[in-house]
Amino acid sequence: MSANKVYLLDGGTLVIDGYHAFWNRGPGGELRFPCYAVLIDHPDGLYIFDTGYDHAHVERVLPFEKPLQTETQTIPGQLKIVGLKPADINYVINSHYHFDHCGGNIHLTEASTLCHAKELEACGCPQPFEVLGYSDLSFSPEMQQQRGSEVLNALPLDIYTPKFETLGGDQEIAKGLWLFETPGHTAGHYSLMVELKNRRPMLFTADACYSKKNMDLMCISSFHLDPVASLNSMQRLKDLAEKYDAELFYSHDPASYPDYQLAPNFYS
Ligand code: 5PN
Ligand code: ZN
Ligand code: ZN
Repeated sequence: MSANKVYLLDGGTLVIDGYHAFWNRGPGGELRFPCYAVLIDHPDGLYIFDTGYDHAHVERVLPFEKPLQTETQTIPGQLKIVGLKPADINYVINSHYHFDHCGGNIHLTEASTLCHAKELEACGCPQPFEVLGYSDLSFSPEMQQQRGSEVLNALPLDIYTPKFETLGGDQEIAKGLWLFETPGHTAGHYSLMVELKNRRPMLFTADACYSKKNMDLMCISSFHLDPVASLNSMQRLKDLAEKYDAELFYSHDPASYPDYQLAPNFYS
């Protein structure tokens, strides 16, 4: 059985410069974009793909990104509007461990945590230019301890002890739930495709492509481990969308976001 429902959980907005959104192209200037999590109601359990950012973390470590997030836009707040509580979630999948994709993990204390093996390895030993991106290690108290003084936020340890399951290669992790390797933005980046009964598959690019404009221009964002791999992954997403007749959902797209159905509405 494929997934029953997909909810997009709004997580507020951040600001980056246009030259970060469109590498070496711009135009420059403040660009405010949305962040969201994806909740999948599947016969095998409740899955969340990415968990947005933690407001307090961004205020402490990246205040220049001017986070706007209400109580309702937190993971507990969004789960509440669909009649769930954080402890109901069975699996968390992280596309990658940048702060704006894993900040809500800490609420999901009962879930098993899935990611690419290379991603977990990379954020334990980031390149110097990746340290800010990987600044929220609250998803792994163990990793936080290991990184020690490098960590920019010092949350108390032992808040929770997530169970990690690391993956490699393309994987159908449950019927109709596909993870596709899309490296470049980070070492172990995954995009997710969800098959549903009554509509085209949904292909969540995560940060392998911030927006439709990035795709149309074939222009990557400036946060990347490997720009050539990033561009190849963007092409891969295009090819996957065509092969499966999937609809692309971008991670940070102020232009497309108003057309997305947000929780409590859902796709089925
Ligand atoms: C939104 C945002 N801001 C900063 C960084 C970073 O340093 O790596 C990734 C990233 C972001 O997605
Ligand atoms: Zn990212
Ligand atoms: Zn992001």
